[in-house]
Amino acid sequence: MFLTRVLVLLVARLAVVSGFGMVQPPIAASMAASRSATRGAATARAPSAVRMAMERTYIMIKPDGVQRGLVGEILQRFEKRGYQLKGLKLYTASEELLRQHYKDLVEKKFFPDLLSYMLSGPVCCMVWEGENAVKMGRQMLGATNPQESQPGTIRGDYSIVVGRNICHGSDSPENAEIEIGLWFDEDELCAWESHSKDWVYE
Ligand code: RTP
Ligand code: MG
Repeated sequence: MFLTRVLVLLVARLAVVSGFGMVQPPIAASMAASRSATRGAATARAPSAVRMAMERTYIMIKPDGVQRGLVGEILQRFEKRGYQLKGLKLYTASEELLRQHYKDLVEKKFFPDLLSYMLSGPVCCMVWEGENAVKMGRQMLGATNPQESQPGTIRGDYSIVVGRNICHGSDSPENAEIEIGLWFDEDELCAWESHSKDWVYE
């Protein structure tokens, strides 16, 4: 009898130490999910403790970026990071569209220069989707003034002055949706599922 009780206690103790029967913490749960995904099992994705919002952002390569042959480089940075391309086109903007896009800046002293810069050639319009895409997109672009952009950012690597800073990125999820609506018709955007999604997200 005594021996049985000792055995039962020992088994219970072992179960606690090995974590058997305990609720897994989120990291362990998601690692387990990722391991079973590796094995090809159809496992539901574990929720991440730090899951951010899925967002779309409007990224635009300005006329200097197009002229300087930087379209491929910039596309590649977003693709390689794991963001999903939802819309893409080369487009010559009208003054009216630019006045809407930059409506908060029309009173600025530099606006006429900004307008002629943006009208000087085609721009490349893109919609990228992913977690926290707006903030991360702005980080990838770098500070507005390339003199303050960190090396490794697009502006920090490829530009020198604010009036030729190569790219635009939405500054909030709300503005991103407004800008996507301004630059794209609904049927120009593609709904598709990326085969990499389980390799980019936990
Ligand atoms: P963007 O909209 O192009 O992503 O740039 P941003 O949010 O970082 O900066 P924003 O204040 O919205 O300015 C829009 C664009 O205007 C030109 N700019 N020129 N000469 C100047 O002082 C000046 N300040 C801004 C830049 O092309 C800037 O990206
Ligand atoms: Mg802006």
